[in-house]
Amino acid sequence: TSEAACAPSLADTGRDIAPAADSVANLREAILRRLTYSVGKNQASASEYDWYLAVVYATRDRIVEGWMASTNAAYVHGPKRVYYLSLEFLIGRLLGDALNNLGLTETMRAATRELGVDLERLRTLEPDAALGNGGLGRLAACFMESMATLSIAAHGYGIRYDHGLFRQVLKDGWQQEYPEDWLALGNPWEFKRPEVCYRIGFGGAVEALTSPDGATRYAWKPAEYVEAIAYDTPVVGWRGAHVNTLRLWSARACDPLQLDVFNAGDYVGAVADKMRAEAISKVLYPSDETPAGQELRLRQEYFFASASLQDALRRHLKQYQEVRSLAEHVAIQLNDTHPAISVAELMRLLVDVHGIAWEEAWKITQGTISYTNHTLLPEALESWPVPLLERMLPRQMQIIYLINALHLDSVRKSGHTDARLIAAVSMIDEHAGRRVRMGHLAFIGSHKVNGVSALHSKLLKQTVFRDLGTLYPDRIVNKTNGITFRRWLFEANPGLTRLLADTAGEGIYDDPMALRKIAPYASDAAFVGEFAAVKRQNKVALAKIILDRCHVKVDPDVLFDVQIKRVHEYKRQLLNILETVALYDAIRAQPYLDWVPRVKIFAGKAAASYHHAKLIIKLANDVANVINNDPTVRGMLKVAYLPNYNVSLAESIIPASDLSEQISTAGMEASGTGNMKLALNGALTIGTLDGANVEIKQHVGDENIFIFGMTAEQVAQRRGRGIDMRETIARSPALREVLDAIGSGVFSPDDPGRYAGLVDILTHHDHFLVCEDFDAYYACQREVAAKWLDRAAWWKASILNTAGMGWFSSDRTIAEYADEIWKTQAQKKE
Ligand code: GPW
Repeated sequence: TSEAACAPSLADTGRDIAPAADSVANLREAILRRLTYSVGKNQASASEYDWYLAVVYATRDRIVEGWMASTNAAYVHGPKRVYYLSLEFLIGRLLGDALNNLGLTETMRAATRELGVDLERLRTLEPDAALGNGGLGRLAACFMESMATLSIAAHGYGIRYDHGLFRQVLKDGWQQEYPEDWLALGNPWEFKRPEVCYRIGFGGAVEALTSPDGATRYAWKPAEYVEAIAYDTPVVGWRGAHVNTLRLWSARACDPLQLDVFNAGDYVGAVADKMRAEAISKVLYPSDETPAGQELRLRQEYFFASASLQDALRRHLKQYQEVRSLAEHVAIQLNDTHPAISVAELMRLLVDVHGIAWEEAWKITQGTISYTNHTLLPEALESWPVPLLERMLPRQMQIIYLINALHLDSVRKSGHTDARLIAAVSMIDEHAGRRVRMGHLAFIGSHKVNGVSALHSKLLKQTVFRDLGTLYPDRIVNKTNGITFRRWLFEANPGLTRLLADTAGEGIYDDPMALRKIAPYASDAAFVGEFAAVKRQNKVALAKIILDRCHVKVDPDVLFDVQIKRVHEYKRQLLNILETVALYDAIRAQPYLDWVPRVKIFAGKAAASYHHAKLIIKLANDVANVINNDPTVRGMLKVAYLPNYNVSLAESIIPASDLSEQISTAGMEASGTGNMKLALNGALTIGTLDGANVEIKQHVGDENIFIFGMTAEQVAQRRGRGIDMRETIARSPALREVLDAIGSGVFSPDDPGRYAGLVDILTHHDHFLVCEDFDAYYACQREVAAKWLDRAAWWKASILNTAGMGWFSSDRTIAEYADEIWKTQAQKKE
């Protein structure tokens, strides 16, 4: 198998991946060799893309030896392994990451220059790997990079979707979705491992067998099998010290076609089974925080959970020759409930396949698995109908019933007989048809359950897991999210990085807390001047992108006010749009006042089926059209909606931002991570006390963040009084004017009734409390404008944001998971 080559029996190869050893000439020759022997082109006939491939191969070659050494060392030194199971990995481009972490960016730039090609240009030819929707998938990608950086022996497991998140096109301001095709030109980063192949069963029946000793054993006889094939991508940590594997599964039919059916002339029917099997890894579900609910989604979840667990068990057996010690040597982290079926599948593998007794298997399962929750939204909590599970995964459903029965027994034994409590902690929801609550399954099957910010973890204990949390008081812990500074500072903002290193010292490259050292320079005129110059340069670059893609001309000296994230009612892009219209009204009423010029920059996708979110995108674009073309505002206000937000676009927007919009209804955003990226790059936050904003405030200082609006507690109280906003609106003349204008078609003269329904919802059923927070938000935006006018004060706050954000490195987050949940340490030197 693939890993035979990595087994400890083979000598630990010496390697030389030290950047210094790689001269420009070496790299240049390596690129040319790859161009000739791997791409099959000569210099004269090579296209830009051929050069890109040759550069990736030459870079990859410098990762592979370290990769094998890391893989070997994991067998030799036997640190506890981590398996991060995630249905999403929102990776983006890898070339910049790999070069940067290997310390080869400048050498490669020089080598390609000598070959007459521009490295920056080549980097843009790489398609984004968009195997995720948003924050949850991007977090998994940041975690992979941090686990490699901290030398944790980790594998990421997921699905190799043929098609990642859709491409967004704005046609007359309406979102349209087009299929994304990241693999069209191949993927030079991955290694296909056709020999790493597992059979995944579906359907069929369970047979009960009585063994000679009288015990009953169960054997699942699936009606259908699909094969899972591994594709490996190396993930190199900072300074190339350690390399982990991201293993993604692709579905393949066991039989390529039914020859008899084909020979009978039914050419389509002959490949029908193949199509059904391969549909599993065809496309990422574009739903974000709404469970897809489809049968194919459950097939994806089980397919990847089963393949990953079989693979992890095989590796463990190879290393330790028995499965009983699994929990000592393996930690499995479930990224939300999407892989929660793993709890039942691991029990099946231990009990039915490896013959472990139930009680021992349960200890092993709980000791191995832990689960991260990323949302409190009740509508986002996954549950599957019992009849569907019984049909698709009959043995796993039996196991779920047994886990639940034993769980409820133990609850009753400990003295709880209250029917309400029993119903609340049961894995089966009996309310809306019988459904399995996947969050409960994940909770009960785990030794630790974590939220992703301090506030979120606190609310988790009070709401979603109130009863389970009382029964198991030590289970819920907090692990505040983080971001990898390699991508989100060093790569995205090289100008700022250089300035920070020049000022605070090279220590910032390895210790994010060293950013604190720039705080004393927050009022130093020379430093402020350089800090401002970097920001301006980044804004000039973004202004060009806005001109190219939105045909909106923006002055790089105006305030860049950005809201970039998935479009969701709870994230309240609407609140931002309403404030924009109110500001527009105010400017038109007094056009000769000294307004602070600003551009409102939006970017983000809506789930294809989320009609209300798509209407919000249309509204932002309609408002942009009117404002951008109104000569009375004289460019003091502009609006730009950048299409097709993705990781690469984020890397361009974030370093150029002045103001970061983090304005979710308090209590609804589990953490946010864009908030961290923006603050790290010196944007000031305007936000609610929600998710990680609360902790950002603590780290950057109360004076350097703009907080407004209701707290989570006040939100709960306000909703308790009903969500009809007529009185609230009556009290706010500005809000009234805005809603009247939007509702009556001022921004949609071609279809004046377009937003009547939207305004009606805001007026009568404002679940997200846009109206209730409007006045506070508007006033807070005027404070932002006042601060902007005091340039020294603004830059001081901006610098103190960068200085205070070190704690939000995902290295810190991963170190906490390693210490407190996984109980693992850095792997010894390879
Ligand atoms: F609903 N998040 C996300 F919890 O991006 F599963 N997609 C999702 O489907 C879910 C959560 C889910 C986000 C949270 O909204 C965000 O607050 C958080 O920062 C991020 O996950 C990473 O924890």
